[in-house]
Amino acid sequence: LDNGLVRTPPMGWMTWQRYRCNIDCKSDPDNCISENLIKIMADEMADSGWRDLGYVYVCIDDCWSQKQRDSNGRLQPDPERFPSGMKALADYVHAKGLKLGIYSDMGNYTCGGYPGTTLDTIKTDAETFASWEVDMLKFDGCYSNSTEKALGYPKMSEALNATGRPILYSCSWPAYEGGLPPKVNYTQLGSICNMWRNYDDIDDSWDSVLDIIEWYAKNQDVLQPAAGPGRWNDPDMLITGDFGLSYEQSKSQLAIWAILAAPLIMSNDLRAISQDAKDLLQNRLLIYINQDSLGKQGSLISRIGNLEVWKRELINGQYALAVLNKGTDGLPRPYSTNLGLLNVTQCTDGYKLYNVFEKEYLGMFTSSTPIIIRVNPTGVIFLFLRPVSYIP
Ligand code: A2G
Repeated sequence: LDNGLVRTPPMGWMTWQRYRCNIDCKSDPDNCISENLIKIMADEMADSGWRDLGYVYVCIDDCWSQKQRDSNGRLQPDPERFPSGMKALADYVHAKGLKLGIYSDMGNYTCGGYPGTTLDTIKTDAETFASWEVDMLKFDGCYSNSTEKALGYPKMSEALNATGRPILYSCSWPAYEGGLPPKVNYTQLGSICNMWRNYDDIDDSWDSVLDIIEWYAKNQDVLQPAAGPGRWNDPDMLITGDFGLSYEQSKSQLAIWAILAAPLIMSNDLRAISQDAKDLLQNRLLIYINQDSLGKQGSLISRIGNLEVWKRELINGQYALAVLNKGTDGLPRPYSTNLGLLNVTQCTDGYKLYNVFEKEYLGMFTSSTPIIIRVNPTGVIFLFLRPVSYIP
């Protein structure tokens, strides 16, 4: 969507994966969906380096609203959990140099059973969100049929545009239609949405991450050309810092998400995140790769048993390469290659290689210099390549 937003993939934080529909502020006041939680995360994002690295969207997912619209037919936040109201919360978030995201659903109800946005409330709801000075809308797709979605998603895009406020528009539409043509029209999506979910929700597990990676690999011929500045495929939230991934697995999710030019939207507890997880999520070179201005999604280029090589072309002849070991048999998997075999040969003087997670410069490599690595089980070696003759 050409609304001037997210020329590189959005970065931020979202409630859903970690906090779900926890509305129990009585017994779990620190973790329930509330203005308190959003303010705490906004403080963390501003104070602990996240914002300055680009993580600027703080997004409320499902379960924020009252079960009824107000007397003017407008959505309203739950008064006990959001006592100051959404406009005040947006003001708070903006004062921290951050942006606020909100959630609704094209349908009679949200997936969590709260009031949804129907065809006749789209305009009202877009105006309500704009009046609160919200910066992003995730528009889910429960409780509507395909015809309603086909009308509603473009209509919401127009309604948001008509408010005059730039609002990042995230569409869950393709995920409800199987994510593939002919049911999903990626040309149309790219013109009406800034990003879109096309596959299953992520859970806090390696199996879930692998499943998403496999789906993206299998369908990359369709997905890769759909992405570009202002229009991104969204393989769902980052779960680094939660319970389900090991250190190696966290690296793997991050490397593949960077290769895929995916939104980097964390869902974790920034108050209690481990130093390891924080270092991975705040890795500058990883963020540089993810945020590359060419905006070209990378892809799987070869697979040898459990070993996969992923490649992304970056601006000015740079590249990122991720070698992923999906194996679990215990032994770090040896892999030897060279840039010629990987088809990175444009710069005949060779490339400077960097190991992204080890933060290590590996030297200069021509097309025939051997690259010999070992990849830990369920882990990745993530490499950044810069032409020797690179001019920024
Ligand atoms: O509703 C759906 O399952 C969403 N999935 C998920 O991300 C979350 O928002 C949840 C809230 O009830 C999609 O948007 C595809």
